[in-house]
Amino acid sequence: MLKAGARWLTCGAMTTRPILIHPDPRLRAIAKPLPDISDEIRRLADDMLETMYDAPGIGLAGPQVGQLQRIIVLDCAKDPDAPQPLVMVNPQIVWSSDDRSVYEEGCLSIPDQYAEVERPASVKVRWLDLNGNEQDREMEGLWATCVQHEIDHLDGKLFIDYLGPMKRQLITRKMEKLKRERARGE
Ligand code: K1U
Ligand code: ZN
Repeated sequence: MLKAGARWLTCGAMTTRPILIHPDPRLRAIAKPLPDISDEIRRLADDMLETMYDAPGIGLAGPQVGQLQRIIVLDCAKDPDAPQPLVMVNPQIVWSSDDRSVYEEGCLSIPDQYAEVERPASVKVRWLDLNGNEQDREMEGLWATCVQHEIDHLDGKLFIDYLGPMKRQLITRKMEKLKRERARGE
């Protein structure tokens, strides 16, 4: 991916990929670490960014597009004129703050459902970029919330797992109904 002014250009054709909807066993699997960065992974990253911006969303994890690999994308800038896309391969939280923050989270795999989730307010994340270089960054605010949400996806965890069993079951039933309706083309 290349930056030209405020726009991001890609070298190949980017395509959106279908986003899996909960409940789906692939959203509950532990994603595998990537041993190296290949052109195929760069293409997947481009497609994931395209899928995230198109949804629209501020993050996306490999398992949400059926790829059980440890790759996430995020852009919490929420500014189409100044995008700040981040691609993280094999991301790891290497430090979390003791202070916590509450954010009303959503999930592209659980459409139109939102709930407050409490997480560490700041985290330090280590990952590989698409050139295979190790990166470290301390994140706070929405970036910290989003990166934790996306890394949870790599471990088969969804934001509804932080809720009580009644709320979680209610949301799961709504998603089962949504999937039945979509399958019927409604
Ligand atoms: O991982 C995902 O399912 C994406 C999810 C990320 C996320 C949102 C909120 C808190 C933590 C993590 C989303 O992007 S849901 C959609 C969303 O938040 C949004 C959509 C359009 C504009 C701004 C935000
Ligand atoms: Zn999600």
